[in-house]
Amino acid sequence: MTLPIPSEKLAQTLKEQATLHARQGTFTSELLRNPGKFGLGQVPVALKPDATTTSVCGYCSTGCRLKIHLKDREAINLTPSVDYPVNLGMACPKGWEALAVLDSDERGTTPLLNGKTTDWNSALDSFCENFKGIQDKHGKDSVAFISTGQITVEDFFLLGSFAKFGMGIRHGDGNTRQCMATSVVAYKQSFGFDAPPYTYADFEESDTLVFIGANPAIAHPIMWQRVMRNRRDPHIVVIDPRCTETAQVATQHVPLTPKSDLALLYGLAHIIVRDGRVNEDYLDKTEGFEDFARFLDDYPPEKVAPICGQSIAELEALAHRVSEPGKRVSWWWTMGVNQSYEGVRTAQAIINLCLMTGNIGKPGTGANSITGQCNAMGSRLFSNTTNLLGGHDFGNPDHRAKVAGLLGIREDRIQEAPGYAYDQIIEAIDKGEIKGLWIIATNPNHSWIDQKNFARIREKLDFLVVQDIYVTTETSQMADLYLPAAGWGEKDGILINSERRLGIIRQVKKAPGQALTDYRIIQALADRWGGCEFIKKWPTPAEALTTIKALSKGQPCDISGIRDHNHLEQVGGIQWPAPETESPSLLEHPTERRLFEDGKFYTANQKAKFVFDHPSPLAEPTCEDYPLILLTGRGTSSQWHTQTRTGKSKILRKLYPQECYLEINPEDAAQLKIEDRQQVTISSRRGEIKAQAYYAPTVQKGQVFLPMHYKEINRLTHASFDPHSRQPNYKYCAVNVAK
Ligand SMILES: Nc1nc2c(c(=O)[nH]1)N[C@H]1C(S)=C(S)[C@@H](COP(=O)(O)OP(=O)(O)OC[C@H]3O[C@@H](n4cnc5c(=O)[nH]c(N)nc54)[C@H](O)[C@@H]3O)O[C@H]1N2
Ligand SMILES: Nc1nc2c(c(=O)[nH]1)N[C@H]1C(S)=C(S)[C@@H](COP(=O)(O)OP(=O)(O)OC[C@H]3O[C@@H](n4cnc5c(=O)[nH]c(N)nc54)[C@H](O)[C@@H]3O)O[C@H]1N2
Ligand code: SF4
Ligand SMILES: [Mo]
Repeated sequence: MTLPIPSEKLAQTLKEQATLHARQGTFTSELLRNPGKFGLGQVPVALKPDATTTSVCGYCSTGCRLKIHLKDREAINLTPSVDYPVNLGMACPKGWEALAVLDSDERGTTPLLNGKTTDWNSALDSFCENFKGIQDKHGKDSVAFISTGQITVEDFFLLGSFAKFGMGIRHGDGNTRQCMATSVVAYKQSFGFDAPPYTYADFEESDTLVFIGANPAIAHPIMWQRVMRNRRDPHIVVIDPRCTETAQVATQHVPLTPKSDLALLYGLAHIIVRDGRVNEDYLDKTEGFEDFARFLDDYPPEKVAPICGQSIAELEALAHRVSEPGKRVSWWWTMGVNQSYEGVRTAQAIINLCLMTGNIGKPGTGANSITGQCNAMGSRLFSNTTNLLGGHDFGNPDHRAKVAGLLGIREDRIQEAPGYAYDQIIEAIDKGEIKGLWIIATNPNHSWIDQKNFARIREKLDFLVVQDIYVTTETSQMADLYLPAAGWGEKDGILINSERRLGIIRQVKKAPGQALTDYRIIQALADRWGGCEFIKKWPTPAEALTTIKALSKGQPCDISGIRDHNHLEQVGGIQWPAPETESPSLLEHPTERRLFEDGKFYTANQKAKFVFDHPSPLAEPTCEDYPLILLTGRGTSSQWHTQTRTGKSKILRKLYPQECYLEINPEDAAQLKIEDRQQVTISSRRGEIKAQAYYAPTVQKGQVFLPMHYKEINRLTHASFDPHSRQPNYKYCAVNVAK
């Protein structure tokens, strides 16, 4: 197979990279002679032929490190690293199977134009001609992009730079909107920066851990293993409407009424104030407590208890539990909080509890949002979507000047406000304002809320580009132009995990056919687009890292002390902040660090803020026609999201049901005359689906649960959003179930 070299620039890049590797004394000459053999621009990593290397797992945000065993520079197997401060020798089934899913005949091996095989040259032309054509006709803002939390920091940086400053796109967002937007806004408003404060050591150092809207035994199994290593005989509370796998092994389960979290948290705060259990000393480091205390008058336990389905005594005991003087209390939340029409205020109600009890900045404490995808944190800081590169603000002229200077672009190329959020992009397509869409590493035709609407608006797009590793995803199949990407294991770069640790992934396999890394694809597109001279400063991810470091300098997420990829590998990952002024003891050894140990926050006056609002009404309450509450979430630790990856592993496939199933309380089922394992129809105002009923006493009466991994489930969900973060409310809508 010969491969067309799409441009001079890429050939040049290739040569530069080869020289780089040559300098490192590694094999390169064959690549120069025969680039096609390796997939364009995909050089084997600088490795000894039969050694091992390491790579951080590319699924969840835990960020376990895997030791990759090589033969002739290609991965043949992997085992979890024992010497990494994150996973300490453990991995979940997805990690163990990470290599297997790459070998699949569903991988994209050539670009496809209108479903037909084409070469890269034509693909690049098509991208540029179509998107430029749309922009000429309807204005620059008529093309948008939607990305992900699952590509590297360097990929994000290049994508965000090219799309916004090269193509002049204003509206770009990521699937992190479906996932982390609530935490981002909550932290920014309360702490002054999007800064999850913890380190995983805090799992082991708490006396009381509260998991609210989180099911780590399934969704973050290795974090959960860290909890199991806690030697302080901890009290573990799980606040979840379902008696989840996590709740079943916790000390205490609080089966609250869905979406009553905000009332519950205010009720706890009320009791803490009423009973004089506030940590007065810590209030000096905060702002707005008096107003908050007055606001709490409205939330006595008598009022709150019936709202959240708990007794007054239970509320009082829980309030005392989380405010015990001298005890270390940590709060951990995930999607049960974030995916809500009032997620931001709920997250802040957790933050408020930690501030008023002084449970922050000390071992075993914290208001801790667990992230979802392997590089959700990288997307939050370096994707140029909600934040300007490096956690800067689009609205701040100084920030714009700094970023423009470092990128070598004119300042007026940087927009003065962030663009549309995901749902606003969808709405703008519906209204005919956006006509071209570029989707990278996400599968919205399965995962987006109210999926039918997504499929419908597809018809309104003049041109859809999908860049994915598989050609068969629900979204790839809709594309006018499909671009085949290399995946985890086929490229180098940085991922940032939940505790802010930067780790690296390594290329240990060749990508199939003509698939290219996302980095190379973006470079090639920029080159063909024209007017993107500035992109040439970053021929490889290594050069991009230099600029990324410079961008981060002086920011809370400063990583200027990181030398290069090898530094990260040697030290065992590094958590931000890691400024170059940091002491060598912290930069040269594996460390576990938490934020706010000095009681100073990132706000202008360095104080953390109490932010609060009254709860708002449910977006779609149950009614006579749709009497049941539908909850959705993760089903098993062997399934990842829309299953494009985990569905390819023969082993993983044996570990979960193949067809969609509905968890229903046996009493509800009996009333509806539904038998265990019987086929049922679930309907909402948006549509109906079929699933196998599964008797689950773990689900409360009046509620049902569907795992998100089956393609049909978002036909039911209700498109409502948090007003501050615009995160979708995936975890509550009204449905009916029938035989
Ligand atoms: N195996 C596996 N692991 C994953 C993923 C995966 O797809 N598969 N995805 C990753 C990603 S991107 C993410 S974001 C995380 C998600 O991780 P989690 O958030 O832990 O997982 P979910 O199951 O989505 O939701 C957690 C819980 O929220 C509960 N919940 C629903 N409504 C409410 C409510 O009103 N209040 C409260 N308190 N709880 C409620 C649900 O019952 C559910 O048990 O997992 C990550 N890890
Ligand atoms: N009902 C309901 N819906 C939900 C949720 C829920 O709890 N309930 N959770 C939401 C959450 S938290 C999330 S994060 C989303 C996840 O939703 P998605 O992002 O749509 O899910 P994934 O299956 O992870 O899709 C990632 C895509 O990227 C591709 N890919 C993987 N690696 C690479 C790469 O290196 N390069 C490229 N170009 N492509 C790659 C994969 O093949 C896959 O098609 O789902 C959301 N949807
Ligand atoms: S817990 Fe997450 S990071 Fe660790 S092996 Fe499993 S999927 Fe990978
Ligand atoms: Mo997520």
